[in-house]
Amino acid sequence: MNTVAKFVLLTVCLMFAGATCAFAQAKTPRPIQHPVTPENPPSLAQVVALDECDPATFNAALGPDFCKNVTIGAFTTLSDLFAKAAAGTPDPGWDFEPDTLQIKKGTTLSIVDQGGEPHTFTEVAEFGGGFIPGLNAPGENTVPECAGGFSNVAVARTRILQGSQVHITGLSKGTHRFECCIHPWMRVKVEVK
Ligand SMILES: [Cu+2]
Repeated sequence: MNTVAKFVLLTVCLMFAGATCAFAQAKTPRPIQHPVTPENPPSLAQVVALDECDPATFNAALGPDFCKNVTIGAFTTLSDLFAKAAAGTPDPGWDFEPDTLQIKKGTTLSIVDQGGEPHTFTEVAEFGGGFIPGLNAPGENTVPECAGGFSNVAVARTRILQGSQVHITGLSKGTHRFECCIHPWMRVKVEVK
């Protein structure tokens, strides 16, 4: 065999070997572990906090700039909010969306306050009342995780201010319940698989 023939044969062999190798790689199962790198960030699941606070009545009672709502024409006054809660029919405009969420372990929860006033996103063992008795459903008591209100650092650190967001990471597998300690009918159940 001359040199050119040997070279051609070698090239063909290498091409075939490469094709076999690529084919083998394609059939290799995808790894279960999903390493987190800047190119491969953990997946994100978003929860939005909404409300319809009426700036005029809320700010008159609670201070300037407490409620900075952008809602057009659908505001609920502060007294109406309390009246509806006391009647056991809390205002549905105060809401976490979605109400239930299924995520994989390792997913980051991002909670964005798109309402006009502060909320909390507080994990509780069981859903129940918040720390403002007048906003709780009739007969509903404050859950331990909300007790003390914002004077309790554990509650204060779950606060989300209007226009801001918080991230929650490291949720264990199983069911997690979150509620707002101010408006306790704002509830989310998160199933981590
Ligand atoms: Cu709230």
